[in-house]
Amino acid sequence: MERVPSWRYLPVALALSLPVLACAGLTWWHAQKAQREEAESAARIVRAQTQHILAQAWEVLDRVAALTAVPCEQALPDLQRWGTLNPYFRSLILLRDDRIYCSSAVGKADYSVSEFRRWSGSLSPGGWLFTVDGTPLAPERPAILLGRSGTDGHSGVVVVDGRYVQDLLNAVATLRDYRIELQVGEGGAPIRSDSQGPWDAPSSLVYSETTNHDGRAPLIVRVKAPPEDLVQAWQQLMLTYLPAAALLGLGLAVGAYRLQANRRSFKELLRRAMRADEFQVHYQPIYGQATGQCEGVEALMRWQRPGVGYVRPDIFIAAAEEDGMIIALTRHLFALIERDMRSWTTPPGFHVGINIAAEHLSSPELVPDIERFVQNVSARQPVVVLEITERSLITDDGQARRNIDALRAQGVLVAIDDFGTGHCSLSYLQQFPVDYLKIDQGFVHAIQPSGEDAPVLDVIITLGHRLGLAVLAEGVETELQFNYLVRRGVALIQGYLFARPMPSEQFLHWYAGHAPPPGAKRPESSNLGAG
Ligand code: G
Ligand code: G
Ligand code: MN
Repeated sequence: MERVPSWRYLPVALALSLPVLACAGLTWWHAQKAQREEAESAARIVRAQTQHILAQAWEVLDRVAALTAVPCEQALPDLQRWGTLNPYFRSLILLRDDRIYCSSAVGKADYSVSEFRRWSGSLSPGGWLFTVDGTPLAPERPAILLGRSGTDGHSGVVVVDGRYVQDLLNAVATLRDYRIELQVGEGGAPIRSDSQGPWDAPSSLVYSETTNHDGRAPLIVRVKAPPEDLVQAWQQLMLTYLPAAALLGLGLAVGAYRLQANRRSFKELLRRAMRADEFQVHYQPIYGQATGQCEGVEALMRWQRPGVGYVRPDIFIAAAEEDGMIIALTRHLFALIERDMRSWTTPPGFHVGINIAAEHLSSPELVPDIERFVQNVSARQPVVVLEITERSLITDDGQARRNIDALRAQGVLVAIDDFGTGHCSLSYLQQFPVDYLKIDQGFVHAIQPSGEDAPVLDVIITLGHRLGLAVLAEGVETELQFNYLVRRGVALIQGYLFARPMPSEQFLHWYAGHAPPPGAKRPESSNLGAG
């Protein structure tokens, strides 16, 4: 049995957990976004309403500042009217330097601005704005103070009652258990919603914005929320989406497991088939134009599954390549050929072509594998031909090239199989030392009975010759094709016309009839047919 590596369940575990993790991440992100957006709209309400109140205050302030030109008695009726008519104003006052001399609330007065807590010393004469915790009239209630210079050393001040702003903050805060802070002007104390619980209870800043009110003073709104709010919102979302994500994960995991199990079972199937000797090698003779004889064979794997039938080689070869079994299968092929060749009578130098997959070609195991094979069939001294595809040259990272060099140095030949169908650029051909081109049967089948030229075929043949390579044509089925190729100097011919692939015993029989006794004449092309 196969030892089970611990990482084998990794894809299954990943398939199971990825959707759940993705769901957790996405819902967390979504909860944060929703929380920020809600806080933003709360802040927008606060900002809009505050600006609305301040706009009225600025407007009245202009008129109040103008009243600094007249004595308090004369200014008072206007101050009182404006102060009473506007619900947001606590009082309208006039001051000289830092002493208040007139107030809509108490009439003529004389007290210092220092009674306003947090009164700042340096105020810009053009207009100023700040928040205070309380005023002399209402020391416990915050207020917003707006001021402007009037005539010589006098200024007008509008005291906006913080109560309205605070009520607004409180109302908005109930939306989500928020704590909201509003700060207008520089340096003043912020006005805060008086939420249940102290302000220093753990709460995290969710949203904060600073806008420039009328270009005169910054207006800062901060929205805080208890940290568990986000967690709760996230849990809500998770409750909604987690079942679907878990289901998806489960589906993916089952899929991944099945895929793995299939692969494992295919590998196991191949191993069992090798052990049960279900594979066979068929040998397709290759006709040599120079000698007029069979000069070699291509070994082709066949799989006859008991009770199932014949499995097409292109299918099981491709599956074996995909599942990392091709090297094992090719080694099995070597063993089968070694067994078959023990009863052969082929002369030294007889070519034995073997298809080598890309993975094997670029594996460091290729050289020892081939050396062992050559050793094991040394009684017949064949020339081993590795048939490789163009793809295996393209994907080479250097190892294939080293393998080819090492094996060619030992007399092994290399053929490019199915030449013309891959995507091999001509530069590869120059770069890689090979011995043969095997022209794909598609080009051979392009030979028309009408006698027209097959231009692509002609170019490939010429190319092979110019590169000094032997050229072999595959899939030759008719005399017409045969003659066309011979006329163009194609040295080696493989195809049903000469012989079909056949099992070893049948090949031996066939070969006995086709290998002419020493010194015999070269047969005419019409004697080619296998029967
Ligand atoms: O004649 P046949 O149908 O067997 O060939 C189908 C395909 O399978 C051909 O492309 C041939 O190169 C490939 N093939 C046949 N036997 C082997 C083998 O032993 N190894 C590899 N890699 N390919 C093979
Ligand atoms: O390894 P390669 O791709 O060259 O495999 C050769 C394939 O061509 C094998 O599947 C073999 O059975 C097949 N074949 C060999 N001779 C002929 C032929 O004359 N005609 C056709 N159609 N197929 C052939
Ligand atoms: Mn081949």
